[in-house]
Amino acid sequence: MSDPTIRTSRQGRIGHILMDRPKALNALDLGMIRAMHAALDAWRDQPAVQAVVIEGAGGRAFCAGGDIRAIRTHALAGEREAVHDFFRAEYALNAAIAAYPKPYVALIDGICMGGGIGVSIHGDIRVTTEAGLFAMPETAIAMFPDVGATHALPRLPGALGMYLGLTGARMQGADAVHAGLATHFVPRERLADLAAALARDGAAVVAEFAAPLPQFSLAPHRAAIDRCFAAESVAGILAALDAEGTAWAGETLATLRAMSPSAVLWSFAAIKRGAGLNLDEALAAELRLTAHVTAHPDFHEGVRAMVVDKDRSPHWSPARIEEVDPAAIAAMLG
Ligand code: QUE
Repeated sequence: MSDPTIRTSRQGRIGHILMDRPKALNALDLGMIRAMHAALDAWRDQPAVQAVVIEGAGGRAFCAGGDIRAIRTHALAGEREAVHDFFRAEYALNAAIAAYPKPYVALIDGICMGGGIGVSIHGDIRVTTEAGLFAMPETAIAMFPDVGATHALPRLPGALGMYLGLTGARMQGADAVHAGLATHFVPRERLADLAAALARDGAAVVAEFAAPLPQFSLAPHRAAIDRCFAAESVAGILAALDAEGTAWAGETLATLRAMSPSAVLWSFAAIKRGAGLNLDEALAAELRLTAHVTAHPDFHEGVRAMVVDKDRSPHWSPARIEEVDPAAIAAMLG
């Protein structure tokens, strides 16, 4: 394929996609998204391609997200169509992965966040190594957990999805399997052998490479996560965390308080709504929400602070959750 940041190849029984933009931690730009979708379309009707395998280049990341810097530039320039085109293409790819008629295997060895979750979670087989690092960190940039996460998060065990989606908590590989983001735990040292075996034998070999799963490091907090993050409102979550009185609850409260207050509220509402939608409906609702969110000052400020200037000191407006107008959030969700 022509786009140099996506390398597609046929390897034995599989079609192989390599996200190859390592300096940007393989964050997805529009060209990569279109090239990946075109490869899936081409392989769908080729009987010799029995499965698709996707990996990230460079050894540090599977995929760190989307090209949020370009989206901010378009939004600031008033180029609403360009913003819409990006998210429409990304979510169409997410939907195509979910509907793909052949096994789709993600090999995750490093950072898998935001858009990286979107090109893995909708596939049948999500292999992670101990170096896998998973998160939906969008409330930190005043976005919301998108790429179908409003569908996937409410389907994780208990209130884990709301916890992950609002706090942006990071999980290592084994924890991601416990949480349901990944399906198989394979030691990093065996990943190259697995890739070769997939090309030779097809997707069924994955089970032979799975290693025993270490304990869930969140186990000590699972009950508290469910007690607090199953609340029926953000105010209820904050009150429940306050009532816990533990160090973990205090840290979690501080984390939530550092995120865009508006984004915590619209992310809560979007995840709640996603519980009752199928994936295509959830992606359509997410696409509508992106138009509102990318026009909000907090989005520009969040991407500036976390991605562009990297000072990690965003100034949110309004600055506190209690100051956000609930009617404004409800209007955005439409
Ligand atoms: C929160 C986020 C994102 C982020 C940082 C956050 C995000 C995202 C990126 C990102 C990563 C690498 C890149 C790039 C953007 O960073 O969604 O252009 O090269 O895509 O704190 O949600």
